[in-house]
Amino acid sequence: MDNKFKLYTWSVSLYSGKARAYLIKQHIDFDDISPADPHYDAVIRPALGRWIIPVMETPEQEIVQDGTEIIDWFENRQSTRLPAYPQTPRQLISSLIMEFFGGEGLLRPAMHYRWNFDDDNLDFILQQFGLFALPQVAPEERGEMALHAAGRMRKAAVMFGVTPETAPQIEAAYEETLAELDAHFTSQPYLLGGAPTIGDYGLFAALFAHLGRDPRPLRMMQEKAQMLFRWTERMRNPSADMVEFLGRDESLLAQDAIPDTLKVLLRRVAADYLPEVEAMIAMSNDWLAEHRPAKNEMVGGESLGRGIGMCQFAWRGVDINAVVMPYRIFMLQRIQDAYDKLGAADQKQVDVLLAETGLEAMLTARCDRRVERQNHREVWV
Ligand SMILES: N[C@@H](CCC(=O)N[C@@H](CS)C(=O)NCC(=O)O)C(=O)O
Repeated sequence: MDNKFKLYTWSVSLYSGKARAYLIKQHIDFDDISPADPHYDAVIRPALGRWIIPVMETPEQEIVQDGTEIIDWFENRQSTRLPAYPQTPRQLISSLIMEFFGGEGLLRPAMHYRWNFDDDNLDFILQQFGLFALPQVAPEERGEMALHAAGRMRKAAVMFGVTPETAPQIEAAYEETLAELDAHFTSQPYLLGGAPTIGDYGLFAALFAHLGRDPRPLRMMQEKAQMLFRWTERMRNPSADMVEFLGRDESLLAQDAIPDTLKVLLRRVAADYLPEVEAMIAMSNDWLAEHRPAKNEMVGGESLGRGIGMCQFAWRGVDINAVVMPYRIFMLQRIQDAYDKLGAADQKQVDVLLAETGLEAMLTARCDRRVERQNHREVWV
């Protein structure tokens, strides 16, 4: 029997990077496999009911879909070398917030810098999409498929609120964020010290496949944020890779410390992502009051759609229209559930941190119904 875990991924896929970095850091024996492998169509896709990556298949043939669920599959078995979830309250909540921001809040710059710089990026992207999707087809015949996929993703970028009107602010915000991330990784190897946690894996989603790998944003990162660039290398290395941090060991900062540079990043989440989170929850609650989905009804139903509509919010002087995806409610709940499980004294510590960083609404913006994952899909419960 093959004892390896199989990870169905592409290097160009944002959420694949999150799961892959985790497996690398935990020293899990795994192989990356293209979803073009016949096994994906024969076994994986029918089990999921749709085409999506990343997907992990365990040596016992259990199928796990979703970057977070892949991580939790190991975490729930307590079989990990470096636990992804910090044990102390402020570090746990901060890390979960950064996970949410990295996978969802940074999607606008990720999509913008991938799809709106054709002179720099397009040849590379089309070649890479074709290569990973159709490795069995001759390179010169892959172009059409790659163009089709590119067309779909360009439309998706607009759904996330990337338009000619919003682009200047997306760029300004990302440049500020790059500088803040760079400052953090100049003083710390990972978000919370000497080991990666869930926030590092979440951030790595947007900051690798798109922003740390496509030609235009990669060059930007190499020119403007070298220590952030180093972190993207570190996150792909099975070693701790902290050569520039002499004497550091693989442990988190003591006493539930939150470095000032991380507080700056939390304020960034408050300024740049919280307005969307609040608009998304308000829209979802209105939608729920109107549509009243049955208990355990699949989000998107048979159409397999991931969004339930659009929300509007003001952001840095522009109006943004963005798709509302209940998956994000699921991710927000993770933060709120972790907070709800804390004792009163620990909650107080977190309250102080969130007040200091302007993030109180991350706990108070609550959806009237929970979103859970069942059979690889989001459902309303
Ligand atoms: N929340 C999911 C999102 C996965 C996801 O959106 N994957 C993209 C590639 S990065 C995909 O498979 N998209 C398929 C499609 O849009 O049809 C996860 O973390 O696994």
